[in-house]
Amino acid sequence: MSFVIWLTGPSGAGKTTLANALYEKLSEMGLNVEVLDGDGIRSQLYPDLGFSREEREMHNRVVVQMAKLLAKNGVITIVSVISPFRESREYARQEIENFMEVYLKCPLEVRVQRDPKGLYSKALKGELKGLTGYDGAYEEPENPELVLETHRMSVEEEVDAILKKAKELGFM
Ligand code: GGZ
Repeated sequence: MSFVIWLTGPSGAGKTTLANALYEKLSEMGLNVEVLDGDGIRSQLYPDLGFSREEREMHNRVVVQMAKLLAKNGVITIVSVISPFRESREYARQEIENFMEVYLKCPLEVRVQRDPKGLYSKALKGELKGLTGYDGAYEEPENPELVLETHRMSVEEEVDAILKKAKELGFM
């Protein structure tokens, strides 16, 4: 039995960057690790899926079950999905035995500046509706295992904080 690191936060908060850095670090340590990326799973499994509440909840449930299976089979699983709804994240917590919710918190101004995919620029121009954390809902976690303010920390510091917490929780 391994564990799941569930990275949640709006677009541009730094989930993908942190997931990749964590993957590198854990692989270098000789551990068996995988990343489940929301965008990647969408494009491979259901490229036409939209962003309604129902669609996001269904997609997040799929990710929960994939992560559960991987962790059960000894793989440290890093999940990188916006997962904007508490209900979906609570479902993950109930389903997955060794679960750690990490909230990547970052102010809108910084996310707008980073804008790696130009999504905020489109949303600001009114060309994209329902962007999470802009005009789309993001329900902040109430009791995550960890909150990382990604505009105040380096990626290395974030990785270290997660490993420290995983040790505290007895996962490593
Ligand atoms: C949020 C959107 C949207 C809207 C397209 N809202 O930051 P990204 O670009 O690379 O990752 C996002 C991806 C969907 O991510 P998830 O599967 O993690 O989302 S969820 O858990 O809410 O289902 C983003 C892009 O798609 N994208 N339109 N309206 N993100």
